Amino acid sequence: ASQKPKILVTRRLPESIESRMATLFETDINDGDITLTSDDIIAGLEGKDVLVCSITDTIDAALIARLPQSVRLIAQFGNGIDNIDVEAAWAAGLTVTNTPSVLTEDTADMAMVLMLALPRRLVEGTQMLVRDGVWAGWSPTSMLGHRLRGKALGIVGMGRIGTAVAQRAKAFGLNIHYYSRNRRPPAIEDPLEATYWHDLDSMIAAVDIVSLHTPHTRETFHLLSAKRLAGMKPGSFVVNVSRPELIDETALVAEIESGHLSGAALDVFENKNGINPRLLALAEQNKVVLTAHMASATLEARVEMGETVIVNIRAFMDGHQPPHRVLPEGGRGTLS
Ligand code: 8YV
Repeated sequence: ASQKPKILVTRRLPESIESRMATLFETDINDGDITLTSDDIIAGLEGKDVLVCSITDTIDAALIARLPQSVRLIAQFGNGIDNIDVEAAWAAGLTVTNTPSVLTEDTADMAMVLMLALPRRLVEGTQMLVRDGVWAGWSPTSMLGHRLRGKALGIVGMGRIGTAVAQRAKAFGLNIHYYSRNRRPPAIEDPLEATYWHDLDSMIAAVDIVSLHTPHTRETFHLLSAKRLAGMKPGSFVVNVSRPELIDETALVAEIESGHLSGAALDVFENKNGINPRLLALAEQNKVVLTAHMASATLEARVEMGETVIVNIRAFMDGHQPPHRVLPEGGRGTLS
């Protein structure tokens, strides 16, 4: 019998990763481009050691309770792990790992793309040329946007990604403000000339752009609540490359419709029953820019995420502590 670890992979991964997995492990990959049901996952895991899953798989307490005894490791292909009930996994004696760091820079790049897209009218400019065909040519007053330089950016969650965004934004001439559970050391703060706020409400009222870089946890659900959105500076806007649950989306839509906020640039939005038509209408009016959960979607990041999954599995199966173990909520920073 083979000594290779037996793994179930719930989604297709880049080819180079799939073939490496096939040589290292006894690999079973869901080759349909659809999410497996809980029953499919349970059935597919019979006799397996490892579940390799992604954000689209709901690994809740009910599923964890039904996992075959052989399964010991849940290896998430992704940084965020809000699709996994980590506490239930731990209680069941399972180890959970993720793939941080390798997607930090690409995600931060996308935050900058989105931050620039609204004030510099990126989507509108493209549409005018290729869709509407109505460009009358250059004029001194055509397509005027607003400069980003000199504006105040408020970063919520100054972890790896938040810090990478701050570094880029600093180079664009933005003034950096941040709210985080822990103040960052001078080695990080000083080069950014960053202002730390102990109080999120006060920061939100003071900045021109709010960008979210915190995981989705019980503590951060609707962090941008209706009250906080109402407390934002008039004319300011929101950038979100994190998770939709961080924002009360209905309230966000209402604040943009009323003209209090100038807009939002969102890589993530509520999508369980389709995208909110009011959000789409605002996108038609160029007050909202939407991208399709692609902030970390570079081939390079996906390959490195796959390599990180492999490293985690091999360490775990060799009896070592995997390098990217995820602790239950109580044991890890949620707004670091
Ligand atoms: C992916 C992400 O799109 O890692 C995350 O938290 O949101 C993205 O990298 C997705 O999670 C892949 O599973």
